Amino acid sequence: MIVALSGGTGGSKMVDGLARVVGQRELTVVVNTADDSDFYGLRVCPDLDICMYVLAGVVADRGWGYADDTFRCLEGLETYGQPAWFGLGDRDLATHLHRTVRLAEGTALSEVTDELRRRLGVETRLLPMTDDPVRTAITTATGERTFQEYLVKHGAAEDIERIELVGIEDAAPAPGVIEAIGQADAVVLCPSSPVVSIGTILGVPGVRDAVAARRDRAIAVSPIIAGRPVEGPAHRFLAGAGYAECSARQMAEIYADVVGSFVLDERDESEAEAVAALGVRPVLTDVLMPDHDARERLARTVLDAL
Ligand code: FO1
Repeated sequence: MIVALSGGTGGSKMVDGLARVVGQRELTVVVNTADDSDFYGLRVCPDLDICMYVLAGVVADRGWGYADDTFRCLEGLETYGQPAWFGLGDRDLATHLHRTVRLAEGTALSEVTDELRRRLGVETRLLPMTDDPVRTAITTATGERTFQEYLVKHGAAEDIERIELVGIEDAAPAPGVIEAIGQADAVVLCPSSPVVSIGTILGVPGVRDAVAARRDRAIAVSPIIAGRPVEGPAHRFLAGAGYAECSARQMAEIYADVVGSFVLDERDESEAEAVAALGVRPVLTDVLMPDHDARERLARTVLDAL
């Protein structure tokens, strides 16, 4: 069994590649839930849904939401003066409605997630990092924002002064998370943000130690090439969390206690020596995943490296 730790858009491509190589049943994904938000009383779990839609083969080309979705409900809500900056499509809304109904009935998020993915024909186990509420709060010069407000409403345009993971100290890993990591043949840290995606998963009490105990079977993939994030504002999150550099070497340093190997892009070959100096084995390859073939190729490289 392979276990992947993943955020949303970037991580889900690696998840897709791994599933294609080992088969969906041989993969378990532990997913960040600190980006979750409530809209119109509905619980939206973007990273879980992105991974689920990717594995179900229904994700839109933009990397989130359902392919060929329409936005009639959102248009209607806007007519009534509701905020409509978060693109919830009509088909996507069914996911959030079902989740919200089941949560209100007292069902745990991990259980609802399992129902959703099975109904969509996904054979990979998707585990939320926790069933407890953890939320990323971002402070900029103009105020405090939820993760989705910062990223989507304000377009990640502002520098970050502070990042707080509200509720993380009191969160427990969701059922199966620690066991899956403990029994995995390999633990893959996907190329998601080391601060607000993988960092939050590792921040759930017990998870970092569980991965560290498997360090020789754990490998991370760099989300940074030549000092720039492959996608998203990872540089702002790194700076906001107090890291001086946005580089592959910096990633390896953040993960040095939990992974024995680190995959970085060939364009960052000059950083390989500094990665090795951290006690982490560098693995050089092309980490870009523009299509399914590239995802599969990178997944093979990652698994072969172990
Ligand atoms: N990202 C956007 O940039 N704009 C959106 O309107 C948007 C809507 C959305 C709806 C459902 C969903 O599951 C994800 C959505 N995302 C949207 C992606 C999401 O904001 C982020 O990519 C993740 O939270 C980061 O991993």
